Amino acid sequence: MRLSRYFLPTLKETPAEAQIASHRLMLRAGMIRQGAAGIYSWLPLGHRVLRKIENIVREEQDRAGAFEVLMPTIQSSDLWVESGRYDDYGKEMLRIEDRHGRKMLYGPTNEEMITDIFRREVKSYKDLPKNLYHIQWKFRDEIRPRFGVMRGREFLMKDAYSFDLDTESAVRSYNAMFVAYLRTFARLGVRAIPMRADTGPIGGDLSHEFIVLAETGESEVFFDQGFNDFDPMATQPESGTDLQPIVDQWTSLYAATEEMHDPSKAAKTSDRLVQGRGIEVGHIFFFGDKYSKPMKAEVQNAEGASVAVQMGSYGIGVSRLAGAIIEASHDANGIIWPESVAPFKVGLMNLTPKDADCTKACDQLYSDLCKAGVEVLFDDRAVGAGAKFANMDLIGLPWQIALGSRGIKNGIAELKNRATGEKQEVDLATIVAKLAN
Ligand code: 5CA
Repeated sequence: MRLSRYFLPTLKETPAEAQIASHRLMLRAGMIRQGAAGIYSWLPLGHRVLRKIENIVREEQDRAGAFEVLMPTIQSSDLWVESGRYDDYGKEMLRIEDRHGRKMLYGPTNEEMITDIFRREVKSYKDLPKNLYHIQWKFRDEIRPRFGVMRGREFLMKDAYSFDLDTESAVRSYNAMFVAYLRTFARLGVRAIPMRADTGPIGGDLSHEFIVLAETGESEVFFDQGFNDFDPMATQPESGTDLQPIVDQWTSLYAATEEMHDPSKAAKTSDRLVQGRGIEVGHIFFFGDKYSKPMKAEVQNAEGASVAVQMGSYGIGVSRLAGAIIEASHDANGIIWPESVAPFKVGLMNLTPKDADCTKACDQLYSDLCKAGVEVLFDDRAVGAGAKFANMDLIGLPWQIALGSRGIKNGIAELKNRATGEKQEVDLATIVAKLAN
């Protein structure tokens, strides 16, 4: 992409309304713009990041055996009356009336709707287990929307719903999601710690939150230092493997975490205690028949008896993750994208656009990188080198190539790693091969 043609409205000044780094940087890097409180448009750079996050989430859900669907954002209130949650949900639910006076709502979550879909189609235990997920916009009329996309009112969520015949099988489904989450967050370049959690309005008795560590996180957390030694990407079980040992391995540490919520207990184990702040990027629940019972989502078991199915739901804050990743990965100059979610892998800068030779060499390099399948943002604008360097640091692409008149004469470019700041001179003849793969 040529920056001269792109839509990248960056800001030099820090916007007054932004209190935390990710919000500030997302506005400054031209990723998002606010429409109304807690409601954002995603501009091209932000949209690319959002889609990359979404795709990694999707790949790991598919890998775990869940099937993608897409349910609407607007729901009828009827199902919520049936489950008993219509009144309970309170002011966080945006209630709408259509032209016929029917009560509708902008979905804050989809347990009711998926339970309705399931009960109409599935009648036998032979069709279980099933896990259906979608990636869709949700609306919650948060009392205090803040921190940009981190606590929005409209936000993008991945929500999955599992259906099983009995508790034992439901726990297997829960474990499959637990492991999928470890892999997902690792691929996104963040360390997310699973913590035993309250179930809140979703209900149920088994639940974990996944917390990304960041100084600006909304919650204070205490965790076992053992978490720092685990590699979630080592978790690549063959299909059919028993996942319980993997989950146990993590939850044995997590048990210590829960205890440490109580600082007096935490003090006793202080040699293993790490204190931090965190952002909740995922939340998984097992809630049995909380919805299947009132909504009569039943299947016939092997003995021919009708039984309510055992359900779980599994959320990931896809749009929140864009902010959370930045909170966990930035410096004074801007964002530092992990390669897996970077909007472009490489930023190419023409430092001397007035020099025809340099411009020719940059155009050639840009074209070669594109041909090699490298995602590159080419700053071909007629602005000073200083502004280009500052802009590249702000938007945080993993690699920066700077090419100017002096380098051209010697056939070399300067390659900078955004994360380490390390610079090296690279032969123009080998730079494409170095960045492709
Ligand atoms: N139905 C269940 C799981 S499918 C559910 O709704 N869970 S949740 O309420 O915990 O939300 C799932 C995830 O969405 C959270 O972990 C969080 O990452 C994200 N999320 C929740 N509220 C917001 C919000 N106001 N802004 C941005 N992300 C949010």
